[in-house]
Amino acid sequence: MSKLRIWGRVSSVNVQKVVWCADEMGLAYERIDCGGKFGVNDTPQYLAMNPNGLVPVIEDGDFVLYESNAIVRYLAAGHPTLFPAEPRRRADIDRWMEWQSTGFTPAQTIAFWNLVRTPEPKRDLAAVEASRAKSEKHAAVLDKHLAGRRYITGDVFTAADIVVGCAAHRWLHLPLEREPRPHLERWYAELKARPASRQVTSQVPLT
Ligand SMILES: N[C@@H](CCC(=O)N[C@@H](CS)C(=O)NCC(=O)O)C(=O)O
Repeated sequence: MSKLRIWGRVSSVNVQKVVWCADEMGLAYERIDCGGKFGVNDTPQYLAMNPNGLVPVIEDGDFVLYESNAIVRYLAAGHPTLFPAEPRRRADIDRWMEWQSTGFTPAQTIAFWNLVRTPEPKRDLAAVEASRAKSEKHAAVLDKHLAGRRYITGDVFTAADIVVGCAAHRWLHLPLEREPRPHLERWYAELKARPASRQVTSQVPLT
């Protein structure tokens, strides 16, 4: 059986989710740098795998899949703790995965692009401030949620921690002033201590 292939640069928050999940699962895989400065994602071969030209994509034998959260669900499917089958436990994990992809990460995107990927004279600081304020609202929700919980859905580490953890890593390393979030920071420190998070949590400074 051919080895799992993960297409995408590890500086991408969406690729990070996939490599962290694969590492938690102990999967053997080959990761191919592409997207951003590496290019490749605009080639006909790549567009045949993902017509959106975005990373990540996985190839698992003859099965090709894009959309990072769908990939995490696919890789973790059937794992008794990361992504359990029981509908309510699974829905709770799903809810936080959606919260990351439709809320927390989009809120940060403008601040991230301006502060990390735009030369200083070209930065739009008003837009950064709006993005920061929106992200703080999400960080406050997460911090409050984690006040009474070790992990996002309770006592057990799940795919929700991987996905939201990638967004939290980015938020906590953006070069801007943040409100203190003791519960979020305690949770992030625990995630950072997991060997499987290394490829993500060692990405400092952000690029
Ligand atoms: N909803 C998609 C979004 C994928 C996406 O926006 N990927 C970005 C990187 S985070 C990308 O491919 N950008 C173009 C590039 O890297 O060249 C997912 O979750 O996989």
